Amino acid sequence: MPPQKKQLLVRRLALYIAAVFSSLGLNGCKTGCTARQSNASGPHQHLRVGEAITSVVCARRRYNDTLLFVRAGETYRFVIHSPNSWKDWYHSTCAGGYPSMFLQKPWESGRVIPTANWFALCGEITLGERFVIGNGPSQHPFQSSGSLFLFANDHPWSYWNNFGQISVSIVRMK
Ligand SMILES: [Ca+2]
Repeated sequence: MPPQKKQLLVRRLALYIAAVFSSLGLNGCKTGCTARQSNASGPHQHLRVGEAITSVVCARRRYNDTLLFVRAGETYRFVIHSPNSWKDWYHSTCAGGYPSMFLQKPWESGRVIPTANWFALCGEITLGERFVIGNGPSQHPFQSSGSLFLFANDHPWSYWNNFGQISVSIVRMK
Protein backbone atom coordinates (compact mmCIF):
# COMPACT_ATOMS: atom_id res chain seq x y z
CA MET A 1 0.00 0.00 0.00
CA PRO A 2 1.40 3.47 -0.86
CA PRO A 3 2.46 5.49 2.22
CA GLN A 4 -0.04 8.29 1.47
CA LYS A 5 -2.93 5.82 1.35
CA LYS A 6 -1.71 4.18 4.56
CA GLN A 7 -1.56 7.58 6.32
CA LEU A 8 -5.08 8.42 5.13
CA LEU A 9 -6.31 5.06 6.44
CA VAL A 10 -4.69 5.68 9.85
CA ARG A 11 -6.28 9.13 10.03
CA ARG A 12 -9.71 7.76 9.16
CA LEU A 13 -9.34 5.07 11.82
CA ALA A 14 -8.32 7.67 14.43
CA LEU A 15 -11.30 9.86 13.51
CA TYR A 16 -13.59 6.85 13.79
CA ILE A 17 -12.23 6.00 17.26
CA ALA A 18 -12.65 9.65 18.33
CA ALA A 19 -16.24 9.63 17.07
CA VAL A 20 -17.01 6.41 18.98
CA PHE A 21 -15.64 7.83 22.23
CA SER A 22 -17.54 11.07 21.67
CA SER A 23 -20.76 9.16 21.19
CA LEU A 24 -20.12 7.36 24.48
CA GLY A 25 -20.15 10.73 26.21
CA LEU A 26 -16.45 10.70 26.98
CA ASN A 27 -15.75 14.05 25.42
CA GLY A 28 -16.99 16.16 28.31
CA CYS A 29 -14.95 17.19 31.29
CA LYS A 30 -16.09 14.38 33.54
CA THR A 31 -12.79 12.78 34.46
CA GLY A 32 -10.20 14.42 36.62
CA CYS A 33 -11.60 17.89 36.22
CA THR A 34 -13.72 19.70 38.75
CA ALA A 35 -13.24 23.21 37.42
CA ARG A 36 -16.57 24.96 37.13
CA GLN A 37 -15.24 28.10 35.57
CA SER A 38 -13.63 26.12 32.76
CA ASN A 39 -17.01 25.94 31.14
CA ALA A 40 -18.20 29.37 32.10
CA SER A 41 -19.20 32.09 29.75
CA GLY A 42 -20.15 34.93 32.03
CA PRO A 43 -19.19 38.55 32.30
CA HIS A 44 -15.47 39.03 31.76
CA GLN A 45 -13.49 41.11 34.21
CA HIS A 46 -10.63 43.43 33.37
CA LEU A 47 -7.73 43.51 35.86
CA ARG A 48 -5.92 46.61 37.08
CA VAL A 49 -2.10 46.55 37.10
CA GLY A 50 -0.97 44.32 39.99
CA GLU A 51 -4.30 42.46 40.27
CA ALA A 52 -4.41 38.69 39.81
CA ILE A 53 -6.82 35.80 39.42
CA THR A 54 -6.40 32.04 39.52
CA SER A 55 -7.80 30.02 36.65
CA VAL A 56 -8.18 26.26 36.29
CA VAL A 57 -7.43 24.71 32.91
CA CYS A 58 -9.09 21.39 32.18
CA ALA A 59 -7.07 19.31 29.73
CA ARG A 60 -10.23 17.96 28.12
CA ARG A 61 -11.61 21.34 27.17
CA ARG A 62 -10.46 23.00 23.99
CA TYR A 63 -11.60 26.35 25.40
CA ASN A 64 -11.13 27.13 29.11
CA ASP A 65 -12.67 30.51 29.75
CA THR A 66 -10.56 32.54 32.22
CA LEU A 67 -13.40 35.10 32.47
CA LEU A 68 -10.75 37.75 31.82
CA PHE A 69 -10.84 40.48 29.21
CA VAL A 70 -7.42 41.74 28.12
CA ARG A 71 -6.50 44.73 25.96
CA ALA A 72 -3.80 45.22 23.34
CA GLY A 73 -0.70 46.74 24.92
CA GLU A 74 -1.19 45.06 28.31
CA THR A 75 1.23 42.46 29.68
CA TYR A 76 0.25 39.51 31.88
CA ARG A 77 2.35 37.05 33.85
CA PHE A 78 1.41 33.35 34.15
CA VAL A 79 2.51 31.25 37.13
CA ILE A 80 1.71 27.53 37.26
CA HIS A 81 0.56 26.03 40.57
CA SER A 82 1.58 22.65 41.96
CA PRO A 83 0.78 19.88 41.12
CA ASN A 84 1.82 20.73 37.60
CA SER A 85 0.56 17.55 36.01
CA TRP A 86 -2.01 16.32 33.49
CA LYS A 87 -2.33 13.39 31.13
CA ASP A 88 -2.67 12.88 27.38
CA TRP A 89 -4.35 9.45 27.38
CA TYR A 90 -1.67 7.39 29.20
CA HIS A 91 1.14 9.94 28.88
CA SER A 92 1.73 12.01 32.05
CA THR A 93 3.17 15.41 31.41
CA CYS A 94 3.16 19.00 32.70
CA ALA A 95 2.33 22.48 31.44
CA GLY A 96 5.54 22.35 29.40
CA GLY A 97 4.11 19.44 27.39
CA TYR A 98 6.12 16.83 25.52
CA PRO A 99 7.66 16.41 22.05
CA SER A 100 6.15 14.02 19.51
CA MET A 101 6.58 10.33 19.98
CA PHE A 102 6.99 8.19 16.86
CA LEU A 103 3.33 7.83 15.90
CA GLN A 104 2.48 11.46 16.63
CA LYS A 105 4.90 12.99 14.11
CA PRO A 106 2.43 13.03 11.18
CA TRP A 107 -0.14 14.87 13.31
CA GLU A 108 2.05 17.73 14.54
CA SER A 109 0.83 20.23 11.95
CA GLY A 110 -2.76 19.64 13.06
CA ARG A 111 -2.20 20.81 16.64
CA VAL A 112 -3.93 24.02 17.68
CA ILE A 113 -0.43 25.60 17.81
CA PRO A 114 1.54 23.38 15.39
CA THR A 115 4.99 24.45 16.64
CA ALA A 116 4.30 24.02 20.37
CA ASN A 117 4.73 20.77 22.32
CA TRP A 118 1.83 18.40 22.74
CA PHE A 119 0.00 19.46 25.93
CA ALA A 120 1.94 22.68 26.36
CA LEU A 121 -0.27 25.11 28.26
CA CYS A 122 -1.30 27.78 25.77
CA GLY A 123 -3.57 30.79 25.56
CA GLU A 124 -5.58 32.59 22.93
CA ILE A 125 -7.67 35.69 22.49
CA THR A 126 -11.01 35.49 20.76
CA LEU A 127 -10.29 36.40 17.15
CA GLY A 128 -6.73 37.29 18.20
CA GLU A 129 -3.36 35.80 18.88
CA ARG A 130 -2.41 32.38 20.22
CA PHE A 131 0.65 31.97 22.45
CA VAL A 132 2.56 29.41 24.52
CA ILE A 133 2.72 29.66 28.32
CA GLY A 134 4.44 26.35 29.12
CA ASN A 135 5.82 25.71 32.59
CA GLY A 136 6.32 29.42 33.21
CA PRO A 137 6.55 31.71 34.91
CA SER A 138 6.14 33.50 31.62
CA GLN A 139 4.88 36.87 30.46
CA HIS A 140 2.88 37.73 27.39
CA PRO A 141 2.44 41.22 25.92
CA PHE A 142 -0.94 41.19 24.17
CA GLN A 143 -1.25 42.56 20.68
CA SER A 144 -5.00 42.17 20.47
CA SER A 145 -7.97 42.75 22.75
CA GLY A 146 -10.54 40.14 23.72
CA SER A 147 -11.55 37.36 26.09
CA LEU A 148 -8.71 35.13 27.25
CA PHE A 149 -8.98 31.35 26.88
CA LEU A 150 -6.43 28.71 27.92
CA PHE A 151 -5.94 25.15 26.65
CA ALA A 152 -3.63 22.16 26.50
CA ASN A 153 -2.15 22.11 23.00
CA ASP A 154 -3.60 19.10 21.23
CA HIS A 155 -5.16 18.07 17.93
CA PRO A 156 -8.74 19.45 17.88
CA TRP A 157 -10.28 15.97 17.61
CA SER A 158 -8.05 14.53 20.32
CA TYR A 159 -9.35 16.28 23.44
CA TRP A 160 -11.57 13.33 24.37
CA ASN A 161 -8.68 11.31 25.84
CA ASN A 162 -7.26 14.11 28.01
CA PHE A 163 -7.29 13.97 31.79
CA GLY A 164 -6.54 16.34 34.65
CA GLN A 165 -6.34 20.03 35.22
CA ILE A 166 -3.71 22.64 35.99
CA SER A 167 -4.15 25.84 37.99
CA VAL A 168 -2.49 29.02 36.87
CA SER A 169 -2.25 32.49 38.37
CA ILE A 170 -2.66 35.33 35.93
CA VAL A 171 -1.28 38.70 37.01
CA ARG A 172 -1.54 41.95 35.09
CA MET A 173 1.95 43.49 34.96
CA LYS A 174 1.38 46.45 32.61
CA1 LIG B 1 -5.30 13.91 23.48
